[in-house]
Amino acid sequence: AQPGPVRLQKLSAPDSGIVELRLERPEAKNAIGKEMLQGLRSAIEEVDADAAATVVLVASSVPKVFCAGADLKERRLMGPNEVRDFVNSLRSTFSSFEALSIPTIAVVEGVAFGGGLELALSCDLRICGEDAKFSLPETGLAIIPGAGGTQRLPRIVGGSRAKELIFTGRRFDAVEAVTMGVVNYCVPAGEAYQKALELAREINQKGPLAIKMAKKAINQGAEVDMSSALAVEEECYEQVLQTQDRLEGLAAFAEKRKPVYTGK
Ligand code: CO8
Repeated sequence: AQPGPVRLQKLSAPDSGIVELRLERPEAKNAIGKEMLQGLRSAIEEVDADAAATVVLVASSVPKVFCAGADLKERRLMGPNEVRDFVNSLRSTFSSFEALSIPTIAVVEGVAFGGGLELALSCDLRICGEDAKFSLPETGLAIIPGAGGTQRLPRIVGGSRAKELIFTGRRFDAVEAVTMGVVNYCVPAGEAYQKALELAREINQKGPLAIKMAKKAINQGAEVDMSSALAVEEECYEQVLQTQDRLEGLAAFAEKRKPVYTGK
């Protein structure tokens, strides 16, 4: 545990490897100001440097809110240069978060607006409680989503839907979010963390390098044309081919037992 608006916690055995990153700024509904941004940056660096980390859960300690977006009060005191620096830094922070080699899961209970939704969109998976509310309201503030929203939302829901949601800034609920594919699962309110943990535990049973290579192949492949993408897959496959874990998987199958993977 560490003081500040972002708390990083490593789960202990049998859930070792699962890391929890919690937003904790109740007085501002987890709005992302300079301090929160710094907290996110250091938490991401810490996870990146932790060779034992296998899955990241991003959740909130504040009831009924995941994150209310950028800190609009702090923003009001900033000049345009400072706003640009802040938004650039937020954008690159979410990009380094997306680039983590291990899976990340957003646990959304309550509100995920603006930068808060953009943070969730930079995760690999999203789980929400049924009273979750989503929106990219930036155009209503006469700006545009600036921390990846204009790029990640259309890649998830398609261009036309993303345009409607961004042009109108309207709120949408958990049912619509699951229908559009913004979230992977919608569960009863208050149970999103449990669902995310179940998924993290399933991921933890798999070959650790295989999970990293699968993420890399999917993410890098999405950036390029099909033949280059298949070359990325080949390169990632090559990495898993060399592992002891691959042989352990085959041995476990032959011996009708659960595999025990070591990440080697
Ligand atoms: N920034 C700063 N403070 C906030 C924010 C925010 N985004 N959201 C809530 N707070 C503060 C409130 O001002 C309030 O403070 P105080 O007690 O001092 O009045 C406190 O948190 C509690 O909030 P509410 O009383 O409003 O609590 P409710 O439960 O009634 O409502 C909501 C919670 C629904 C989250 C509501 O507060 C809300 O709609 N907030 C704003 C959401 C929003 O529009 N977010 C911004 C999205 S845009 C973005 O992230 C991209 C960058 C934007 C740059 C803008 C440049 C001008």
